[in-house]
Amino acid sequence: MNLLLINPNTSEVMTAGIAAAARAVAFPGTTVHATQPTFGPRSIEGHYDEAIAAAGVAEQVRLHGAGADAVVIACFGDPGLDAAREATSAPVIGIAEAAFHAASFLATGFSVVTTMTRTCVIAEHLVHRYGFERRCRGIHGTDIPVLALEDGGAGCVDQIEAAAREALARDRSGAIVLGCAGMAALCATLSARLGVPVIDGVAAAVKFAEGLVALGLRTSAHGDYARPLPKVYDGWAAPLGW
Ligand code: 2AL
Repeated sequence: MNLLLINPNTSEVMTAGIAAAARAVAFPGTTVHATQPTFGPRSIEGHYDEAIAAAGVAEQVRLHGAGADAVVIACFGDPGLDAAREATSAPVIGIAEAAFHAASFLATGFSVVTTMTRTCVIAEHLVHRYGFERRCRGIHGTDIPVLALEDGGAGCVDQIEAAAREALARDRSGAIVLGCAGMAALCATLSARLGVPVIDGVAAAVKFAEGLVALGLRTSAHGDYARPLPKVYDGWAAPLGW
């Protein structure tokens, strides 16, 4: 199957890291096409970044979605997720959404350890939107900038481990969700150090995508995920109109 893996920020270095994490867990028959928007923020660390990045995700789905059997949106805010589901009938999975589901299979409660504290509210909104209020026991910022994880984040692993240990104790959680796609390469190390399930949303999303494709399931076009209505888009967004 062809998997379109969209890094919603414009860091090509981070796209390569995310692609490596995806390929490490993908079945041999899965081809991962990793991409990032042609415009937008280099890292996504707030609402404004996310608004622009969502348009970038829409751009990439318009450009590359046709040949994809599934799409993964690899930023923990899941920017543009609903828009992407309108734009293609292939299953589209956000990494936050995938990680919350995976964690809930493994523990009664989980904690999220993320990057900048200001992004915690974005994760909190997603917890509510996806209905995981009864499973997510805490969301913890480390104030690690996303681009400090661009190279895989080995220099940040101790700080993330410390935050995760505190979260497990304070929240009475059984699992840790990594709150940034840039943390993917640290997942195995953190799992070994912490001794609890540590979920990287990139890997979880790839496996859920493969599962849905194997089941022959596609996004519903009935109701609000129907194709966008045809209309003129003005200005720089003109090519994105339906
Ligand atoms: C992210 C992420 O996964 N990629 C990015 O640029 N920002 N989210 C986050 N909470 O740091």
